Amino acid sequence: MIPVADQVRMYRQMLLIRRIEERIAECYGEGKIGGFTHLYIGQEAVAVGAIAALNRDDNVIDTYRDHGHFLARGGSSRALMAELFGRETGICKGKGGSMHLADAQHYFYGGTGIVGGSIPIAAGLGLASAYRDDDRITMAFFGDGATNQGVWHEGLNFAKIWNLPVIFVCENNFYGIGTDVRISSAFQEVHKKAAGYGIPGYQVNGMDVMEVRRRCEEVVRLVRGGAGPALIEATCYRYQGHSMTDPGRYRARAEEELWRKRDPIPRMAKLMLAEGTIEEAGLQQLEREIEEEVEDAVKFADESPEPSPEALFEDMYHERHPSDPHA
Ligand SMILES: Cc1ncc(C[n+]2csc(CCOP(=O)(O)OP(=O)(O)O)c2C)c(N)n1
Ligand SMILES: [Mg+2]
Repeated sequence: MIPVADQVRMYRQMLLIRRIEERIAECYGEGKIGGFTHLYIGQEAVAVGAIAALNRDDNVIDTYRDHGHFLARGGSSRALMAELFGRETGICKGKGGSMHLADAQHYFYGGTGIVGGSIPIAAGLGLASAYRDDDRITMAFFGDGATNQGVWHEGLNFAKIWNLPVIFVCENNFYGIGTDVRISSAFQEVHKKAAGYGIPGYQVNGMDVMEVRRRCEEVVRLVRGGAGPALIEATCYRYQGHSMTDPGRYRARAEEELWRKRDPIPRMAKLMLAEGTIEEAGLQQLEREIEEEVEDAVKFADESPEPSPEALFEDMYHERHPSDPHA
């Protein structure tokens, strides 16, 4: 049984992700955000349901489609928006941008632009937990496209060999940029791919936040109990193009409409209304609160300073060379 307060919290998170990304799209259009930006609209139930099953100090690692996971993990709207605006108040001081949100305080090891790049790092985080015996789980999110990358197979194999506490969460939205999964994947049932490494695989409806959470809680219990790695395939759909520059014309209109009918946000609202978890007035109140939060984040980002040129030389691993004029 998922507590009522948690249900409302999950709904709120999904709505916040949706509304903030709608605003991000506008800001992108106004030229306030630059570079690659990938929206998560449509897939909100996956990040929200899965992360809700974790402890506060479990590890999460992600792809470039990372705004939703960052917020679901507890990151702030202000720190997100300022990062996208390239401001020094951003979560990575304005130097990471949309694809590279990282938030050590919330055990969020960040986005990466490399498809499948999070998989070996997730295995490494799992190995660190096993080595330190710290009872942490690592949850790695990735797309269907990543499951055809060499590192994905190496990472799963490694995780199983060492029986690591890693949960691999595939967000199967059936496309990698403009390529239908049926064209790019010899075998499309991602949850069954885990069997090749002796790893249990589960499939969930990624448009249903309650189902995602329930299944993830079950799997988290097993993995934390020492069962070794697991894979969860969440079937879902992104409503926008692959990134801000993609009009997404390669998908059939009927297919898009079908998935829009499965939208996780109205679905959850309907469930909560039917069960008396919340009333219509409560839903409207949440909308208003979120609108305020989003506008506050935009204002904060807009008014924040850009990083100084000197900041280019901060947070780097290298030692400065004596000939460096900034040394
Ligand atoms: C190693 C690597 N190869 C290719 C690319 C180019 N690329 C960026 S996103 C993408 C598609 C990935 O699709 P999927 O894993 O399904 O994630 P989704 O975008 O659907 O969330 C590709 C091929 C890349 N970033 N990294
Ligand atoms: Mg995909």
